[in-house]
Amino acid sequence: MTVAALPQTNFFQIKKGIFSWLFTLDHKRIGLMYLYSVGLFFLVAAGLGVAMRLELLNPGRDIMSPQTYNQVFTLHGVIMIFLFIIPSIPAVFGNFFLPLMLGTDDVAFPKINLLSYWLYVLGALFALSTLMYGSGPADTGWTFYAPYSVKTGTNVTMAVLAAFILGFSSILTGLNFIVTIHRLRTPGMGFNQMPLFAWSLYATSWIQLLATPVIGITLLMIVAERVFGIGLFDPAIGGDPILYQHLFWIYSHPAVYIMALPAMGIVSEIIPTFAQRTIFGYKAIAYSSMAIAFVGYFVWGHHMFTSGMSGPAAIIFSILTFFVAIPTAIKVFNWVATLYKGSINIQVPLLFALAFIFNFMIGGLTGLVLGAVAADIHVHDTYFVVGHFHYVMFGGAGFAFFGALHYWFPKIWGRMYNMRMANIAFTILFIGFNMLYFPMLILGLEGMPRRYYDYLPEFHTLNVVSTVGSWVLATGLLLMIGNLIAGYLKGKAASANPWNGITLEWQTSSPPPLHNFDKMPELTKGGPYNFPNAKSTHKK
Ligand code: HEM
Ligand SMILES: [Cu+2]
Repeated sequence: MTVAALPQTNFFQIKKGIFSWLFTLDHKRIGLMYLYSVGLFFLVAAGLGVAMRLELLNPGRDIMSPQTYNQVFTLHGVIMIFLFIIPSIPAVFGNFFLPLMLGTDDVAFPKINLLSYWLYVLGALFALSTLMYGSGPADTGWTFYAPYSVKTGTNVTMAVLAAFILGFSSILTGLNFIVTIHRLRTPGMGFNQMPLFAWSLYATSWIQLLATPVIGITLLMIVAERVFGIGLFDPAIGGDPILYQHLFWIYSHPAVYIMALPAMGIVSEIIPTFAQRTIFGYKAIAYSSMAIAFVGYFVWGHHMFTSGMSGPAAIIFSILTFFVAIPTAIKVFNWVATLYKGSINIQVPLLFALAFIFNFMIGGLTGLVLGAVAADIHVHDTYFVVGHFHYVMFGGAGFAFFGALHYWFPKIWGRMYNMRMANIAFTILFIGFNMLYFPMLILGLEGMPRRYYDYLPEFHTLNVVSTVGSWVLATGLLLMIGNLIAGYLKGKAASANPWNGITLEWQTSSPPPLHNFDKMPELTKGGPYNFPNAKSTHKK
């Protein structure tokens, strides 16, 4: 089938021209604009990452000066966190699929949705403007720790204002999703009939709404300190740098769940579809998202064990941190139980979901090492931390993002990518990823500090492995993206439901019509994942 033979009323074809995109109120088009934007920033920041790995190929200077290295890792971190991973799954797939999965025609506030996209663009322009003038992008690290961030001559003010604006974008998306979930579920869909991806967005949205204002205020305090010198964080004028760390992590730890929870939601969609099986422990998975979101507010101090905090405070933060492992493990248990005795169809979206579980386990377990006070003091600010958070954010959330892209690709574009190539790209990506980051965990344990352009010769071998890993990973990424673009341009037409999925987005045509459903979608009886022809059930 050619494009001309596709239904003429799908959301791509109904209006043409650039302005019909830039000012669209359609949640699907807004989701796609986010996709192209976050995708672009991911590539830019990945390029910076590969450049850093090139610098670290050998001890001593390879390709950049120490100061440039500081600016590059800051820009890499800021882009990856604020412009890629925080918006990624909610703003792209949440926007596109939440209304479809709830059986409704749009989010609650389409105009606010468009506004949050444009705030994202404005924030991105602020961030990029730091490249253009003065002494260039901030060199503080993405954490903007005071008092250095108050003193450095680099463009910290613009960078924190960028993060401030991006925070508004995130808050508005969260607000929109909460109201959409409360008010716009299709008749008959109670909270416990919602797909688990919707549940994960619900938990995430509350974090976006309640935690993001804290970082907003904190970043404005940095600006006030830099511009007016009012003495909030700088001890030289009566401030307290530790106060900054508290305020920063009160947001930034919950922000980790803004990255992780939607990813877990994606995995909870992919696994039942490719096992053709009712999800095991639906409520446990749904409510554990809420539990993670809640407990996540009380653990921020684990980033500050070496800041001189009191013993009792450190112990309490440590114990609370271990609590996060419980709801997380509940999810992993339920995913595995869903696969057990299912009729498993190993396709590339499932491979990404399994890779998520594998990588996220390494990320989570190394997180427990960091959460244990004594161990953390040994590895704080070493490459162990860099390995840990890339396993969580990239190996976890990033892989889930790619999984979602492969899972919903046929629904979004009505075409299919080359499966064989997708498997090859996945394999290279997975190998490259682990080659790049696993050595960092060992290097950290051996004492190699992070955020330096140089290292002692004894660390050479593992750094070479890691840098070669970054080339393997980059190859996998380029193959994956090339394959998806080829699928978009000339892939075979996809049916409405190529994976035999059961949530409501599979009941409409691919691509969906402007208003999502030509006829009311039908809810499955007995819960959202009740596969009628499942080969086996959980009860024996
Ligand atoms: C091509 C893939 C990537 C490569 C090669 C890469 C490499 C690196 C390197 C070498 C560092 C600096 C370590 C140091 O000197 O302390 C770093 C830092 C960082 N990366 Fe990545 N990375 C990649 C992807 C990602 C992704 C996908 C994310 C997030 C989703 C991410 C988030 C971060 C953050 C937050 C930092 C810390 C920046 C800071 O210290 O302020 N990276 N990365
Ligand atoms: Cu944390």
